[in-house]
Amino acid sequence: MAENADLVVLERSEDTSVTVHLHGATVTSWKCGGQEMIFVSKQAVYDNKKAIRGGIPVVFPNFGPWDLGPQHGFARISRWTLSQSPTKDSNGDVSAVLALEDTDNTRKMWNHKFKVTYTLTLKQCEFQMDFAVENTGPDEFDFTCLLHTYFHVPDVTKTTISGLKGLQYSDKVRDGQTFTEDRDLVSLAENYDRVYINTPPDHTISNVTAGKNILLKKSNFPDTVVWNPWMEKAKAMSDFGDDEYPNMLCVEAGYVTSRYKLSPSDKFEASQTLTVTQ
Ligand code: TA6
Repeated sequence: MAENADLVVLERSEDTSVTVHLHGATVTSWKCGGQEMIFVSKQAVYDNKKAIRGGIPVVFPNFGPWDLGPQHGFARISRWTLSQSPTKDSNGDVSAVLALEDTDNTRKMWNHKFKVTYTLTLKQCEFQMDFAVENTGPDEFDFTCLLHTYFHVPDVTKTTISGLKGLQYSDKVRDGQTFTEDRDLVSLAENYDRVYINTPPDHTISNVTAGKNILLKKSNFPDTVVWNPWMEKAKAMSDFGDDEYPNMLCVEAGYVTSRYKLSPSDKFEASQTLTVTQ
């Protein structure tokens, strides 16, 4: 593949790799055992302006609609820097570090100084994302953040998500009303757009690529968003194929139902680890 200045590849072995696009620090591929675990739309736009449709967009400093700037904040449409190139350790695991700091452009929208550090670590069947926000300015600020993970699935109606029973969720498909989940395993066959509140550290997502399961472990991301646009919303997105909704499911670890307050010189740290099981 021709060298591409926009892409950083973490290659652990011939069949285990991660590719991340410097636009938005968007992971666009995670291959485990030669199988692609991440969904990216065939109609995704790579113009270094629009958010990449799929992969793992980084949502910061705001999840959802934002009065001060673009939906889901500016991080996913900003150019990140590679502060540590892919490095292999003695176990053969590969890590890389990307960073985003405030610019004139970000300060025009959100007048705060910050540094986001995003550390990617690829192991045999495990991919860890460590997300940190430092307040490098003189004043306190607050934010919400989320890793907007698009999983590839053979058939979304046969995929389930564990760990949501008994939890409250805000349902954007039903005017943001709050409901309580009563299922041990959540599955869907329609447009879902739910923010589950105070979710447990672990979710198992079943029937992803090649019928595998993925264990999603999270730390300091207390909420979990579940999204599939389904047919009508899929048709309304120009960068998403009309026939692609059956093959993707977003299960998104985030800190979104309250705003995190960060004092000067303090640091927010959160992480998500994805492990392919059976
Ligand atoms: O995470 C779910 C969500 O907030 C949905 O409401 C939907 O808007 C999705 O994100 C995609 O948002 P985008 O701005 O990427 O089109």
